[in-house]
Amino acid sequence: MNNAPHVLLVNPWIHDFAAYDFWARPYGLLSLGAVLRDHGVRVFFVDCLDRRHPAAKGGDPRSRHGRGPYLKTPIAKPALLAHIPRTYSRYGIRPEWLQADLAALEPPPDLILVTSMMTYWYPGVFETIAMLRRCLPGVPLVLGGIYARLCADHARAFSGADAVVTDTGRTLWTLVREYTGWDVTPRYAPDDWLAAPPPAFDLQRRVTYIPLLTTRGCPFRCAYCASGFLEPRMQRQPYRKVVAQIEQWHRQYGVVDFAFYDDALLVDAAHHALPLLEAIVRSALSLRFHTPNALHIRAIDAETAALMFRAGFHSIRLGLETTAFHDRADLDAKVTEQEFLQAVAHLKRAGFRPGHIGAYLLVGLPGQTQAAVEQAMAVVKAAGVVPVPAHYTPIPHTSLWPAAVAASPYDLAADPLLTNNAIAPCSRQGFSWETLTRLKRLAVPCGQF
Ligand code: B12
Repeated sequence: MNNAPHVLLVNPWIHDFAAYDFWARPYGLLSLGAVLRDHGVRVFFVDCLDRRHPAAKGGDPRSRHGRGPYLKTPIAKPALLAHIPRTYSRYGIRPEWLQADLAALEPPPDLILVTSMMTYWYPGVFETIAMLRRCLPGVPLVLGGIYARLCADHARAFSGADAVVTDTGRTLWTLVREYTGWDVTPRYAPDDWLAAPPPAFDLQRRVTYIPLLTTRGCPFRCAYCASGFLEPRMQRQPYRKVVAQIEQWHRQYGVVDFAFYDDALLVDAAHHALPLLEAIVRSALSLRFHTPNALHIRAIDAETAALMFRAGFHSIRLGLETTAFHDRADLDAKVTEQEFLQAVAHLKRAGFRPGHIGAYLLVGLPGQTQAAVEQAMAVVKAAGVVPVPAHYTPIPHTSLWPAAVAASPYDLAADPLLTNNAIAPCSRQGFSWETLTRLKRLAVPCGQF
């Protein structure tokens, strides 16, 4: 074991017109970190999105229950986005801080694993990789994560990584063997999520909130969502294990804010969410739970809503997506108007205040009119809930992708940059300040609740 390699995990910068930390942590990368560490590998973590970097001074005064703004530095726009009249920025720590952090790594790593998230954030990934190459020349570097999986050919052609991995970590030990020569007899498969330890969030400088993933996959196949491609099968963590993890993060690190990353937390609630919530209530801990990835509306009945309230759910987001209830069959199969209103009524009766409930509304779908969006916002507001616009990003490998490509004035397939939702990629008029301002006025910005 003592010749075990040193592996560096890197959460890269984001380049975008806007980005905000809505409880966003590199869950997958830190899961692989936990597996490596569990087998004796020494693991370092460098987080380009660290909001509490010591060089930043002054801490993180704008933190709101864990979420908050990243440090941002305006940078030149990529040529393809030059016509968008908005400031483009690098979100995350200053390059010189990253340089200093990499120089301080002792001993230097034998292998670097870089993760990736949004497809159109790839310039931030590439800039991070270029910096890693300069500071740690000769160290093999592997890229994985969501962009790598959704745009594998693009990543292979342009990222500068030695290898681009498109699986969920299954080939981790092969990579370690190939690049470091170190062999191990694994006790479980690296992507055996049920056997592996929880993600190594303790590698962060400070643990201020914890993302929870209690189920993987989603039984629905919504046309705009890549979940079915990324996680084709449904799996669940035993609820007792989830509660034990929550208790441990709370006791050891004082964490009170937990954000659910599940795509389908409430599906088949009787066998998962309800016992989980009951166990959280029994633990009698004073915690706050957030659902930034949205909940399925149909699953919220009186019992579930009451348990959510008693367990400490704090900011609720509902996956409404559209109120064109009659012609949504080709989009998703999630909800009717009646079900939406009923779910909201259950939540309010359980004790949630309207300002704590938000409904995501997809904006910028192919063929969607401005009037449909405004009508959706009106329905949501009339129900006493905060409309939260979720600007549509076309995603390869989803069933809506061909329609998005056809509707867009851009050549979406040519470059993932063009799928950035900030440029309204499927609107014939393209980006418009006027539209954006009108929508902002109609909705309460996400940051306010
Ligand atoms: C949780 C989540 C979020 C969280 C943040 C998560 C984060 N880590 O930052 C929140 C709720 C904040 C969020 C927000 C958004 N999200 Co989101 N999100 C997800 C979700 C549901 C899960 C991601 C996740 O953590 N998975 C769990 C871990 C285990 O998986 P993983 O990170 O992929 O890692 C595994 C592998 O990839 C691999 N791996 C990872 N890194 C590496 C590295 C190496 C070297 C190797 C070998 C392997 C490897 O191994 C890991 C273990 O299995 C996905 C859908 C999905 N099912 O994946 C959408 C998804 C990524 N989000 C999406 C979208 C659109 C958004 C929003 C833009 C929504 C909106 N319109 O507002 C926002 C924008 C975020 C922002 N900050 O501005 C899209 C991506 C679109 C795109 N173009 O890329 C997805 C795919 C959902 C969809 N609609 O299809 N999101």
